[in-house]
Amino acid sequence: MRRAVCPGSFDPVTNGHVDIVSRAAHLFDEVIVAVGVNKSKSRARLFTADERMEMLEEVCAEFPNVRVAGFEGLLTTFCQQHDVDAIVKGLRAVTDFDYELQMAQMNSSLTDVETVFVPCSPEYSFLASSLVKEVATFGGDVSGLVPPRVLERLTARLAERAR
Ligand code: COD
Repeated sequence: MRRAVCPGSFDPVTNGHVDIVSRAAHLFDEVIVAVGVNKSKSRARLFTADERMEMLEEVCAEFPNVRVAGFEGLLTTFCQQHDVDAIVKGLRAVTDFDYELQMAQMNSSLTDVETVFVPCSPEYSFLASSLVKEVATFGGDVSGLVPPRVLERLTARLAERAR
């Protein structure tokens, strides 16, 4: 059984994330989507950890070998605790590569977990949760960038915040 983890903040999950998770699900027997629950960053988030996990559970329900979990602290500790063989990361551009390579090398120096880089699909190469939030905040159309249920929750949360 080969088990992979797709880690991230997922604030909120985008179609780019879903693309990487679905491709990891084809490559590995089991995939854990691991949501970083870093308390020092929680005030900067639009969605709570529970909300981010709920949205991922809804979105990932179509993949039978994918489950969602939260993690706090080091990703490598989570990998050891869950017997993970590989960390799967999507790469959008060379700017991602610089940062992701550094994290992959640090993670492999901490444990023997491998990082597998999956090139992002061209239609999602500009997509990031932070940009989705910014565009939606100013009334831009992000309906093609996030799953429909995430769009509903995003619209509702931004309306609450604007009140
Ligand atoms: N297309 C393809 N892949 C994408 C796209 C896209 N459009 N957008 C994002 N991704 C992929 C990337 O692989 C990215 O790494 C991942 O999805 C998650 O993206 P985000 O933005 O939701 O999450 P990040 O980058 O903020 O998550 C960072 C982690 C939580 C993974 C990282 O900070 C971490 O591992 N933290 C735990 C603490 C730790 O172990 N620190 C030491 C690290 S060496």
